[in-house]
Amino acid sequence: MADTTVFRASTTAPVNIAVIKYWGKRDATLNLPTNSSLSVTLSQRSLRTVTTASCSAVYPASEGDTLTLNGKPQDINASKRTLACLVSLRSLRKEVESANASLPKLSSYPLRVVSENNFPTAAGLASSAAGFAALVRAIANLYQLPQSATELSRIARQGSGSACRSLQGGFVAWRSGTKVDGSDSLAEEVVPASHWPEMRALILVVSAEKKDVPSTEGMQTTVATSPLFATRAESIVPGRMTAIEDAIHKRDFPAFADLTMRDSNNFHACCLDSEPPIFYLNDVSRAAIRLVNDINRVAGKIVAAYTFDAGPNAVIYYLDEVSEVVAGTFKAILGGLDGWDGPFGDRLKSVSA
Ligand code: 2P0
Repeated sequence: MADTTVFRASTTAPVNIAVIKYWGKRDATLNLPTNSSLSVTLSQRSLRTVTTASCSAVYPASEGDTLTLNGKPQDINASKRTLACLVSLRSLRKEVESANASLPKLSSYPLRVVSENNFPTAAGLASSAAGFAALVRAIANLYQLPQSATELSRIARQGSGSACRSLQGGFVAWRSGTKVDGSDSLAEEVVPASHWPEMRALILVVSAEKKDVPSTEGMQTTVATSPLFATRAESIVPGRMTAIEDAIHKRDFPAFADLTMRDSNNFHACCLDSEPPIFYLNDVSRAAIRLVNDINRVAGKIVAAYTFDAGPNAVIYYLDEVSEVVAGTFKAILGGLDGWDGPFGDRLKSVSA
């Protein structure tokens, strides 16, 4: 009799917010970056993707693999990146099946993947990072693959570069690697979150709209047209990677914060230096930058750091001991800005990093 079992695995993956930014590809098909990057994985309690992967011999082969994102069916065949992840995961499952002939041949069954984000998709809140990390982790669990998070990061990277950093918690470095096949372009944990449990992130949802210029397109424009970009990738980022890892190991917040803000500024300067120029920050973003500078000036030392990805939303890093000053000031000041509509709680989330 045919096996009617439905095999299923669920997982969640968190968002990560880079402090040394990934921007630029040396290989667009394999998603190989021009420079290394480093991020902080946010707590699973805040922003996350929840994904369930299932497969069964009773799923009609004519339907093929399916993906549903936030309740909407996606055209999986239109996404080369998703297909690349599925091909890699299936081939690892085949290795497991050939080593143990008694295992069910899950690699031959159609897959169903259902994914939900609890935050706006494609609004510069790293939705693709959590999304592809959760997809890879859910299918790896379903297939009972023995690979480590670092080994799986090679697969998640093909879905979305930044996704390779969301398979691990804490402070994660994505080493750009030098090989043309991308085999050494992997994410690895620098330290777990428990190394610096006082780290906090305040997320300022300036806009939940989709971003103007998608990351992949923006990066290609920057690489092709920005003279500043070559200096960033070759001369600026390598030193910053070493310095920020050192700051993290020493739990030196002022050094960590200074590097974080400089790198956000340098990344957005490269965007502005592109032709046509790319604008991700808006007036509210700039108000947030001024506010962080004011908070630090009044404190007499660096107690808060801003960073912005490919969108206007701000992420502010700070330590728990200054929560009242940082989160309190943001609530008091930015809550009163013109155009800042909607309930305040929807716009400002304070989360554990
Ligand atoms: C980062 N960003 O390091 C940087 C900072 C945006 C600005 O990674 O083309 O969605 O899928 O590899 O990963 C956004 O880029 O781009 C990103 P693809 P991805 O987090």
